[in-house]
Amino acid sequence: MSTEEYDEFGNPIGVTSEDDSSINSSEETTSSEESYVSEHQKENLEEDINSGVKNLTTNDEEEEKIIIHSKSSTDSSFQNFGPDVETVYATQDALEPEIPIVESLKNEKFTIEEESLPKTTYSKQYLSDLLHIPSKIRNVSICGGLQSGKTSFIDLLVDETHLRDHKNNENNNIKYTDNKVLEVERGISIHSSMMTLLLSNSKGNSIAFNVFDTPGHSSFIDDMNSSINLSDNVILVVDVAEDVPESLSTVINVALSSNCKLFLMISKLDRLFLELRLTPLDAYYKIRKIIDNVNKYLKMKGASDHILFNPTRGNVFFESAHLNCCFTLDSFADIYRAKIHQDLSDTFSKSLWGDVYYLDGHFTTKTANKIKSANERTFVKFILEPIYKLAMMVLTMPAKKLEYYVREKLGIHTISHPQFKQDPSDVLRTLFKKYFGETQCSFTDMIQSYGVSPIENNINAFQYNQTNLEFPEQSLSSVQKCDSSGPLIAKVSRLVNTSDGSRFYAEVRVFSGTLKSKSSVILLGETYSSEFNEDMKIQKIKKTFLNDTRYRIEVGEIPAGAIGLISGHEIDTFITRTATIYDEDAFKPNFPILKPFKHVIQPVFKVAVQPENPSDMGSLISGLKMISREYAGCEITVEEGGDQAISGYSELYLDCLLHDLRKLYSNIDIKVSDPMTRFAETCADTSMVKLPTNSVNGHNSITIIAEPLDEELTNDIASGKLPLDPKTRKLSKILRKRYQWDSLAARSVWAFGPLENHSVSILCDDTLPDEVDKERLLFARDSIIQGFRWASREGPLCEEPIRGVRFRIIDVGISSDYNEANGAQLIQMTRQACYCAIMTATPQLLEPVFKVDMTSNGSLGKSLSKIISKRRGRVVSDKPVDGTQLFRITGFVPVIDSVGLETDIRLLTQGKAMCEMTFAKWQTAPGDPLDKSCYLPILRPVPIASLARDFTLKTRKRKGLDGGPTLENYVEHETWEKLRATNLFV
Ligand SMILES: Nc1nc2c(ncn2[C@@H]2O[C@H](COP(=O)(O)OP(=O)(O)O)[C@@H](O)[C@H]2O)c(=O)[nH]1
Ligand SMILES: [Mg+2]
Repeated sequence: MSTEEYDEFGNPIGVTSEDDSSINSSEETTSSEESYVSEHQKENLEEDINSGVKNLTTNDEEEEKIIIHSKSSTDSSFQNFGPDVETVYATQDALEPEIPIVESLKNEKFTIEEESLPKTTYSKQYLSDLLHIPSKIRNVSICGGLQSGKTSFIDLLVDETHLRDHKNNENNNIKYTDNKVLEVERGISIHSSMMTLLLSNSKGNSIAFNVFDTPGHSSFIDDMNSSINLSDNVILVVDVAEDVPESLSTVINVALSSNCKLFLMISKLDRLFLELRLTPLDAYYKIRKIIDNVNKYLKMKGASDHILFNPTRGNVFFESAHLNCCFTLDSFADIYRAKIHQDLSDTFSKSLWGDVYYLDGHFTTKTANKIKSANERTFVKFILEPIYKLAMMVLTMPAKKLEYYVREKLGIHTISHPQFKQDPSDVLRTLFKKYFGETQCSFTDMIQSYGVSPIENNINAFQYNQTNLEFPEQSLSSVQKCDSSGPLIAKVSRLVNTSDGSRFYAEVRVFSGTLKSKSSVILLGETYSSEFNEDMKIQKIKKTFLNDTRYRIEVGEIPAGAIGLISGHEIDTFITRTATIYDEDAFKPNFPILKPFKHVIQPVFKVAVQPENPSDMGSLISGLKMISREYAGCEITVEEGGDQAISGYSELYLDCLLHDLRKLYSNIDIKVSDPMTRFAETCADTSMVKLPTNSVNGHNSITIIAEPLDEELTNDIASGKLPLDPKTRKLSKILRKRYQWDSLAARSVWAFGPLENHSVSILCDDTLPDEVDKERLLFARDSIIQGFRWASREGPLCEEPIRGVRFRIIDVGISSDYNEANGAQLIQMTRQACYCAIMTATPQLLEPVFKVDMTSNGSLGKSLSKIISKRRGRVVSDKPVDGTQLFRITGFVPVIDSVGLETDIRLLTQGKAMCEMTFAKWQTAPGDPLDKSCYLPILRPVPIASLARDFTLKTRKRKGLDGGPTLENYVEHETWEKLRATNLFV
């Protein structure tokens, strides 16, 4: 070792002062860095810098030390700084000046994770073993409005089952299932999260729960839908102090169609007396009103009577996360049994709700004076009054008296003396917990008794995920029995990020058989069919896990009825949204896929993105691929001008998506356009003229006319209520019976288009056999349908989808020479004919409209109307919420004018109002999109009468389309001249 390489204190001397510029110096030295520097080194810090030695803290959490040496240093320096210190040798000209020699580590974690498996009150091995008994599994989705208390409820369960050191673990009690950094920052759930927990009932028996915490904001409803897809039970959550939110109706829609068992959780019970200060009787009326309102929604959606909520049926439970308690009528009856009367009959709990009174020591439904006896109602007397009494005691009694009362009267001896001296809110929590017992017990009792296990519901959950195609008999019987030794069928409903965002796990429910790690399976993508069998992959499952949001438990296999995560080499690159899994050995090419992803609401909000630096296009595209997996509901398309357009549900949705795109997936500067919306095109009349369209080679011709489709039928097609297979008799029957089509018209349907989720145009063959050669027409059928679908995907106004139009083929001439009547000629010809049809039928532009649902502290009356009407919207109702000082306001506003409305409302109400906007309907944009004479001022707001034209031209410009839309583009010159002479077309 050469002594010249070290200073007199033993510090390595690196470069001479001329070499200083090659060193990345940092201004700050953190305390943790100091621990690596000896006292002597501290004194000589300046010298060290000059000599080329520098410590860099690269990441707050990791505090990794990096020391850069000059070339003259030797490996021996390694010994001085220990094994944790990386030594980098660099010369002055090693890299470009702007590239740091040592790249700082990025904060790449975007989910909060446990560092190691947390200790639980149960054995994880036992939990994994229990999953092999389907009758001991409950798959539950917790759904409801925004901020209704879903995540806080799961926190109660996590708290009871996870042994965590509250002082040392900063992640305690901070909404365990909101683990994304963005969720923590914004305080709302953005993605569904799952917890696999072992919960115990009041008798000490264990049940394995897969509980999904779903997002409440309607923009993230896709995640809720994907969780319900895998569940057997759905819990709807309603905040007791608020009304039933509008968004709950969408949740109810999905939950009802899913064949799941429904429960109602009335949350935040403490708000009744701590905030609203209602009397016990009024509190009862408030609760009853909520149950009635939810039942009203259920009935509106066609639910049968046995599904309706009623606490006596065991499908309603009450909760307060702040009071740390949860109870049902049964669990409350058990408290009475344990504390007062052991011999209470089984029917006691059933008499605790409804018009049942406790008069003269008897339960009765008859009372001479209902008003006078109101306070004798059993729910008020036996449930609400004791709860009020407990709360009032804590809030009003001195600690000493309270302690005496709790010990002597309530017989609770497990609260220590110092605990009575805590803050009243803590005393309330402690006392309620002791009085009501563990949340998991009453919750498990209820779900175990009234909910369904995979043994009972596996086939229903499977059928909800099934398409029209038939499954092999053997597989179906194995699904029915939830048999883990049967042939493997599993569904991937969602992809879940790894904590650094670089890969995804696939979330699966196994319907039959067992999904084993290290086994080889067949993955079928969303477009797989026995005819188009490209979309499949043989994949080795690398690992299988149980998912607990902030940690995963690796298990060897996931048996039938259970839900878990799988990882594999290419699983996340192959799967884009959903997938179907089969055994490799048993797979046959005609096996069908399970239902692919479907939007619950339409993504109508849109932005276009571009990299700031064109050379970053590659990074942007790979970032977009990742984002489309994380945000399954977004649609990414390439616009004519080369921009990448991202469609989503709302401002908030795109804001979260762009945050993740910028910060996590692409790490480049991105230019984002002003928010835009999707439009649709339609017609107001029947085509005024019949214009035959010739193919380019002149050997074929077709005449199509367009007419508006019934609004109800359009909506029903869009919401998937109709079977879209024209070959089945079912469709023509429905068209005749429900929409009064004549039988000829009902049988003439050829196709629906565009084929995407909201396919809402129809192509019908209205030609007569004695006028056209039907044989040639049938020969051309596929090409004509393709031309129609192309046209309906990109309409003539501004290449937006066509909605609510029936295209009728009324004449056709197809050449008998195959070469003259080839696909290219026919497709192009039909597309042009559809455009002619719609351009002669008073074309109109449709714009999307949001429903605004808002709760505020007091009526906002005129001021809100003013804000909304400025944006072409209107308020339709402004009503007080019963039993509260809140007002519920609903209205409509066009999506394009909704940008910034939430901020305006927050400013107006000083942040007190919450507002949610959901896509509601399409409406005609005011004005005529073909009117060349309308006034379009530059850089000033466009008058309302010119909006349709303005939207059309701007959309065309963005897509790189020349000029305005005109019929001239689709007809021959002579025909156009003749039409123009009529003055009907300009
Ligand atoms: N008063 C009261 N507030 C609660 C209770 N549970 C949750 N909250 C509050 O309600 C808000 C929303 O809760 P959260 O669980 O995130 O709702 P989520 O959107 O349904 O998941 C938070 O500010 C909670 O502190 C409760 O039992 N009582
Ligand atoms: Mg939440």
